[in-house]
Amino acid sequence: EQGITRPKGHKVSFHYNSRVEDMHFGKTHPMKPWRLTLTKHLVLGYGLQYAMDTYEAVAAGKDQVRAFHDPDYVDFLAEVSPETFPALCEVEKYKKHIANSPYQDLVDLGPFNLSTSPGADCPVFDGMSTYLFLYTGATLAATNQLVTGQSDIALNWSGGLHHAHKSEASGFCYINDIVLSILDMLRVYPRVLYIDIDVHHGDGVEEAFQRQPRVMTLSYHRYGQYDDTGHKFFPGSGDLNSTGLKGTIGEHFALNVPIPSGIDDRQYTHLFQSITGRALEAYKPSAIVLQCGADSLGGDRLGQFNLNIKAHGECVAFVKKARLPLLIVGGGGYTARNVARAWCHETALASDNKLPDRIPLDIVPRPEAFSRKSHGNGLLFPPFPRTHPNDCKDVDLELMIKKLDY
Ligand code: ZLM
Ligand code: CA
Ligand code: ZN
Repeated sequence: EQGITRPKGHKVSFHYNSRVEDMHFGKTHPMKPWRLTLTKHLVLGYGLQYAMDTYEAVAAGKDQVRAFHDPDYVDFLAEVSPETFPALCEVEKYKKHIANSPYQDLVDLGPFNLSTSPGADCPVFDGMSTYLFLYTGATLAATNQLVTGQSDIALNWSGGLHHAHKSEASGFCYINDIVLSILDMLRVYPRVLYIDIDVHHGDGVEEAFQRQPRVMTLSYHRYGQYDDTGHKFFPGSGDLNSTGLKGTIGEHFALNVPIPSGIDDRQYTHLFQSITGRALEAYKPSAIVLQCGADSLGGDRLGQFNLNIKAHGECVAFVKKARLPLLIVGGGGYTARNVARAWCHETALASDNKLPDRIPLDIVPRPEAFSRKSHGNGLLFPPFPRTHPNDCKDVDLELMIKKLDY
């Protein structure tokens, strides 16, 4: 903790409850609570708690979650567990919510796109309700710190679940904490800019505000065919031409940056700074929400980009320079040791600290997670670049930047 200082001129708050680590999506499901445990170990190991106000999150209330989600869906989420699921499926008011999902032949789905089959994206698992209402509570507490002027930057690494819809779970996301946060912000701020660097399209947030000019959504994501099977990279939406719901006042207030696999630091940084810089200048937001999904890092189990932690962090540093109230949330990230490195590094950036690259292995409870010979034991140790089926070679970045500048 030597050398860790509180930032001059701004206040940072950190919102977390270790009970989110009790959840388990399933043995081989890619979403792991372990990445949050490791992140906490690094943040505390480096002593970053001395640079911020840390708050233990409390669960969100059902009424708070109803500000966006369907009341039946909220009731279901509050009561569901592997034990109660079969009986709940038979309850009349839930039966009308069987989703018309294109995947229902792959896994057998109950209401709200939920399932107890092990292969499901959104399984029903033990401790699920606790987990959902806690990550949401942390995001809402972080938001409250901002709107009341008590923090300038508020962080919740357990939040950022950008795919959840009004009455449907999707892509590992059940409650859309980001939408709930932005709804709270709109009581205070005239315009909110949402930026999403998760490797997946932030479709749930975009959809929620597609008719709304007071929220601009900007997602950078892998887009297109991802292998020879003809499947598209999840969720398949977010091409350059989707810019908000046509014929409504929300048209032109959604921006999408579809990217092929393999994009590197230099290309991504150029895209990110050009487009985000222009969006800030043109939209003049009053506050910003930044979703920092770490599955855009190289070496991610699901992602297909080749970003290093440094470039991922530069996005945070760039957005912070706008000096606007800033909510930072997590999101995806499936190679736990790299997720923890990135989010710890970004916690340091938010609080104006420069961390020594040597991870304090004598202090973190699980040093072996960070001391693999093959991966090095530095904080910013670059993941090895990988090649992917449709790698980003000569995409015309300049053309993309120009097309988005309308
Ligand atoms: N099948 N197990 C990102 C959300 C990505 C849809 C393909 C499931 C997986 C994946 C689940 C244990 C965020 C799709 C998947 C049958 C249709 C996705 C369970 C492996 C496993 O081993 C697995 C048996 C599972 C799911 C891989 N799912 C990889 N990619 C995506 C959702 C969420 O990062 O953006 C924010 C947190 N789903 O591609 C299928 C098409 C359902
Ligand atoms: Ca994204
Ligand atoms: Zn993702």
